[in-house]
Amino acid sequence: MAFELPPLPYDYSALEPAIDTQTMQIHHDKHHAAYVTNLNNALQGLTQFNGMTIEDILRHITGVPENIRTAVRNNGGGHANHAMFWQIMKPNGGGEPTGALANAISSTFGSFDQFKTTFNDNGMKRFGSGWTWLVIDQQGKLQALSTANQDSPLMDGMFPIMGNDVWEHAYYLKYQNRRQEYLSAWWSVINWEEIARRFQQGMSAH
Ligand code: MN3
Repeated sequence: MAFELPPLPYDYSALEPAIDTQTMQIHHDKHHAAYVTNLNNALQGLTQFNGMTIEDILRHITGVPENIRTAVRNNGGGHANHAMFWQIMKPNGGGEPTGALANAISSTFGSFDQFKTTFNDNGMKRFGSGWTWLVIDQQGKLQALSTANQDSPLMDGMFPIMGNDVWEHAYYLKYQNRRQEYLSAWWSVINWEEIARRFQQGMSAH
């Protein structure tokens, strides 16, 4: 049993111009693939993880043997984060959420625009590499936060609804040092149907 790299659900060029083709190729085929390979190497021979999803392993990260815990945290986090990332984007995406998710965002952040500002600010303030997130926290409330490296909100008992990758590998070829421009452009490829599905999933599991 081994984890597998999920295929990109659209063409490499599908998210142009927000995310360029070459970035998508390297990001999916090299970076995400490396997380999967390194995760499988770390877990090799450890039958207690057979049949567990990567999400379950991350939720119980403190139960992972200490000698491989950092490798699982980094590469398992990298695998889970990217598997979500490809799904919450789509060509001709963008716009605004609707229904229960839209209501929860407005009541938590004041408005959709204020949520966007907070989400992007968290991405800007994340020094070095990491992710900016919208999560369901331990109390079942929406919260915006960022994490370092490939750390997943799942490790803190939270459920990630959506997240943007602010590692330089996600944007540097097109945007170089202009992370803010990348963060702003990213909203044009958002798949709100998938994010609403994750919101329902997270709320019902709470
Ligand atoms: Mn990445």
